[in-house]
Amino acid sequence: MATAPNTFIPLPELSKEVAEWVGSVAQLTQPHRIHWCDGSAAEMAQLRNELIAKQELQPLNAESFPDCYLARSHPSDVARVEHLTFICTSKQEDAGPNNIWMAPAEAHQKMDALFQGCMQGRTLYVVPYCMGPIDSPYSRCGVEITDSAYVVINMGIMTRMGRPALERIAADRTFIKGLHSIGELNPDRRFIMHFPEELSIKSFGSGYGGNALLGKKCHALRIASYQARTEGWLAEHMLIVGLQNPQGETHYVACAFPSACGKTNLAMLIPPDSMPGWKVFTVGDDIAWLHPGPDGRLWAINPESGYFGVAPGTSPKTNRNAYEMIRKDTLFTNVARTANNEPWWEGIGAGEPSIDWLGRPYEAKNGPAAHPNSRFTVSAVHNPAYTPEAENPRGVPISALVFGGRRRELAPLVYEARSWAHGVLVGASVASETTAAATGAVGVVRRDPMAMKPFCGYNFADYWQHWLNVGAKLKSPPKMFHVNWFRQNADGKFLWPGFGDNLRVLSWMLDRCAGRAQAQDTAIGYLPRPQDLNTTGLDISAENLNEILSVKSDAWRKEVADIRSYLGEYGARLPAALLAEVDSVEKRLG
Ligand code: GTP
Ligand code: SPV
Ligand code: MN
Repeated sequence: MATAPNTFIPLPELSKEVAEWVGSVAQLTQPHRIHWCDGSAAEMAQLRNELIAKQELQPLNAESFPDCYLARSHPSDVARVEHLTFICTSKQEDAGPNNIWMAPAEAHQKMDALFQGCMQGRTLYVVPYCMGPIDSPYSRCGVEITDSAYVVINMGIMTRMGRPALERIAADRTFIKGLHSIGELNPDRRFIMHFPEELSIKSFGSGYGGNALLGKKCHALRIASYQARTEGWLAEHMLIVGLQNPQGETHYVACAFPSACGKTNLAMLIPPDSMPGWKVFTVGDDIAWLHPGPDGRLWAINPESGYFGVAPGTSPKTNRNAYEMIRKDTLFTNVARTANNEPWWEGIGAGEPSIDWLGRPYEAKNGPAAHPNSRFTVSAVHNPAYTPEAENPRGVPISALVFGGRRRELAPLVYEARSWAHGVLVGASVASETTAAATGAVGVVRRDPMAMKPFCGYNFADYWQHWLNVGAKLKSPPKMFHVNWFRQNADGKFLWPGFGDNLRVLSWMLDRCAGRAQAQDTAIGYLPRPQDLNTTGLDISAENLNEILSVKSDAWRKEVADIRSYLGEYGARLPAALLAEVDSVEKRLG
């Protein structure tokens, strides 16, 4: 007989390290059985069928939404919980004012008490996964242990999950250990703990999104950002999009916007009719791992293989690509249903809700039919704008980095930073209205540097210094910009049409990168004048366009004072170069 390929080696025998860890977790959590996930389609189908039998998953209309399902999370478990998310470094200063800290020993003790016997009568799933293309030197693997089949199905879509990942772990001899249990879904016994120095995560008491799919925010941002600092790269809350102009040149742009502030939408935008010849390719919609390349440029991979996207607001008008992408093979969570058993949410633009996200007959007095943070999970390959570049092991070269926030006032539509260091200040100063992606008040403006406030696994002061260091290594650094699609008038109406029309702003940026476009020099950076933007076919009044392309000195002086006081919270660790940038903006404002 020829030597057996790896498919004949039972999964638990592939990696001694993983098997030992699984053994010790099983001893602690006492599951009824252990299932090693191979990531096959048959395995996914079986898990779905088990959830359907338990009525934890409902098949949707098989004709209009084939292989689509609806899951409902516990009503108290519908978003990330930032107040229950901890960074457990041995020194508190290393976590920084941006994180909630707990001493590692205390955190382990607290979590192990919760995990003690928590899987009795349940299945323990071993979920090996790879963040990034399996054959990329930039990819990193992890293993999530969970007692939630819903989590396994999501991880199967969002990551390269199963045997190939475990084979890579066996070769790498290293992996992130992520231990997860839904526990009793009791908000008083819910904690998301990160141990960056130990490369491990412990998450208890939530089954939702970033709290539970540990490959995503816990690994690919919090742990990875910590690793990236020691290794000279960046793990960022950024989409990656390729833009091909009518001349056939493609440039890639990475954009950091806070949660529910437009990354998925920008990553798959459809050019307006008045911009013929443009093509858009999605590389990623939420996370980018950025590496300085040997050519002095910055290269990006998307560590994920699917989208966990916001449903509300998704319609054929706002995002036709997404609307088409989620008509098959999609898992919906916390959306409403129509009488016809199709998914429904606010802003979908057609149909009517019959059953709300809680499973009750829909009544307007109960509030929105779909939860504002309801989501779809779908494989990236179903995106009409998918590009195989998302599988390129060396990633794609980045021409521009864009920061943005959701601000009804002040921040103009777009401005360009003067230099890398100024761009780091622009990123560090991002402020944005809070959204339903995290529990707590919505619509409150807060500082969300680089859209990483909830996701940076270490002290922001060190993080900004690291950003400055990475820039210093780049011979051809990307240009940096700030955007705001969300300016409103006094009646609360958006001044900028957004969505596909955002390409007008991206195209100005690329022209700036190529040295082809004009700008006005303002105190906060370079802004396009109205005539510098392609406004053919754009539905906006001259007055509104002027409004979103202007810089009001008085308001900005207040803003810069606020930025200075915010940065001051980081004390002596704050890079002097960042303060020097604040000084120079202040001086320009006069
Ligand atoms: P996370 O997955 O939470 O990280 O969010 P995201 O940044 O990918 O946000 P997403 O693209 O899902 O957008 C969130 C909400 O903002 C949706 O309801 C969108 O319809 C809306 N939105 C996105 N882009 C625009 C825009 O250009 N203008 C306006 N007015 N709304 C937008
Ligand atoms: C976000 O909140 O930024 C998300 C959703 O992308 S979650 O996976 O819950 O973090
Ligand atoms: Mn996100």
